[in-house]
Amino acid sequence: MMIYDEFIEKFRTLQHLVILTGAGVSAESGIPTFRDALTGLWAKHDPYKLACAEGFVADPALVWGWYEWRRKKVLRASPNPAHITIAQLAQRIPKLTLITQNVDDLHERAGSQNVIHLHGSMHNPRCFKCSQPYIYPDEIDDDFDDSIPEQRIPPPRCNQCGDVIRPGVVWFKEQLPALDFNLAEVACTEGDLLLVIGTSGMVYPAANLPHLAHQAGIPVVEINPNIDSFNSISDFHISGKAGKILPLLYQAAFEDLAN
Ligand code: BV8
Ligand code: ZN
Repeated sequence: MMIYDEFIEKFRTLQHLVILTGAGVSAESGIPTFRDALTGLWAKHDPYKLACAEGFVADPALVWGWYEWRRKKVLRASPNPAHITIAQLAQRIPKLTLITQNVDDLHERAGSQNVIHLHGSMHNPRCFKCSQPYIYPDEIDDDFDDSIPEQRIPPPRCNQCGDVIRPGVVWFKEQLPALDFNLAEVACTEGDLLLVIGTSGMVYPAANLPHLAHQAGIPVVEINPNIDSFNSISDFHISGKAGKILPLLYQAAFEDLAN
């Protein structure tokens, strides 16, 4: 079991830090998570109706409207101190592999590069049939009311084949992008420490990654206000909000050193 000082010392001398993030890292940007009671997206919607191809085929306007509601919320949101600190860590640690389950672009907007998106991105829609990428028109219709996630918006049409455009995310029962997942697996067997931030660890195969790291003898440290499902394998659990914990961690590891 690792104690805090040991953790800070190890953090300071890392050569390769691997970070796995979930919806919790965007929570302090005002983006609802999936499973937090009441505020979570799934509190209001059945994920298997909205985050799967069958749901989209059954009601394209409802699903597209739901993703548009989420996308507009992200466009109006800003990266929070968790995203910003993760981007800063990449300047301090020789190698940082950032793996996210999130489909927003807040890590990139905070300055992180080469982000591994295991579940795709809501910012890269494509044709449901021919996969032709769809480019959003520039404007953000400012009268978009993001208080009602249920508004139905018929999806745009592909300018190549005329079929409907779908969100560029990985839905349930869809395969994860093989190359990205392989990069994530390799990092979780080669890194010096895996930091798991803001995920309930309920969605597979992403949730296998901390177990892979643990089996490879890599310390697993979790930042989450709740004791979530990696408790049995994490060497250290820091209970709290990522937007608060990460800046403190950065300061303890790199700034206090300078003073
Ligand atoms: C696959 C993209 C092979 C879309 C998502 C039966 C039939 C079919 C499949 C399965 C099955 N049983 C199991 C499966 C596999 C299935 C799965 O895992 N299901 C689960 C629900 C049991 N997985 C799949 O289907 C995957 N594909 O397996 O392909 C296959 C092929 C055919 C048939 C079978 C298998 C595809 C999975 C990807 C699904 N796409 N999203 C979209 O976003 O709409 S999943 C969705 O959940 C998001 O990507 C999200 O990232 C992910 C995980 O959720 P979290 O990020 O962890 O968020 P959550 O709300 O759960 O937790 C938030 C956490 O943050 C909490 O712990 C909270 O305490 C913490 N927190 C809150 N605030 C803060 C905080 N932490 C820090 N700071 C804070 N401030
Ligand atoms: Zn098409």
